[in-house]
Amino acid sequence: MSADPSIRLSKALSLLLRHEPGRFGVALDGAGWAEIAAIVVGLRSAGVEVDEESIRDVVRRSDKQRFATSDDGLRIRASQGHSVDVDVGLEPREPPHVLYHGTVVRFLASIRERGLVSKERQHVHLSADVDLARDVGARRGDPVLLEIDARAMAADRHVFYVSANGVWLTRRVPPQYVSERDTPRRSSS
Ligand code: HQG
Repeated sequence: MSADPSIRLSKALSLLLRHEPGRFGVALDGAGWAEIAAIVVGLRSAGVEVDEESIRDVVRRSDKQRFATSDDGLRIRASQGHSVDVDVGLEPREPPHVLYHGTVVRFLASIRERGLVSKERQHVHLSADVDLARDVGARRGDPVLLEIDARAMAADRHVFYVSANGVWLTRRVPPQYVSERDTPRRSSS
């Protein structure tokens, strides 16, 4: 558990807005929005010290811009990463030719066999940026970088979306589109 209160709050918001709203007694609408006032009540009931301003602050300052605020300023939602069944209303988009996914060695045998699957989330998360993908893998251990032939997938009618914060999403990536790249350390230049 992080000692930084804003990181702790960001993780609590991710849990509430992506995975377990019911645990906090909060309802998401069909597009994933929840009232900030209701979130305050829900988080406080779970022992998280919070007020509306601290939530707005985390939303504003999120490193990956994980959360979005409604036009009326009263509600927030996660822009991607949900396991709950909401539809944030993304339109299909033509992907770049190549996308990347960061993972770890222990998942490779299964990925070679089954390709990338979304597990609990609605989508497989992909990135146009190599370093970002490597960082995602590094959350779980020594990162392994996978290169995805998104152009071939699109030609084969796989549908891609891009979240409001720039994450590329697709339902699954069959193994024939996945190749393993070496994982050189980032150069300092
Ligand atoms: C792996 C963060 C075995 C996959 C990041 C990953 C991201 C398989 C894990 C976002 C597999 C799923 C999502 C297969 C995939 N066999 N393992 N067939 N297919 N996997 O957390 O992409 O900071 O659901 O490689 O920035 O790691 O939370 O997905 O390791 O955008 O905003 O199964 O989470 O965003 O893990 O991360 P996850 P992810 P936030």
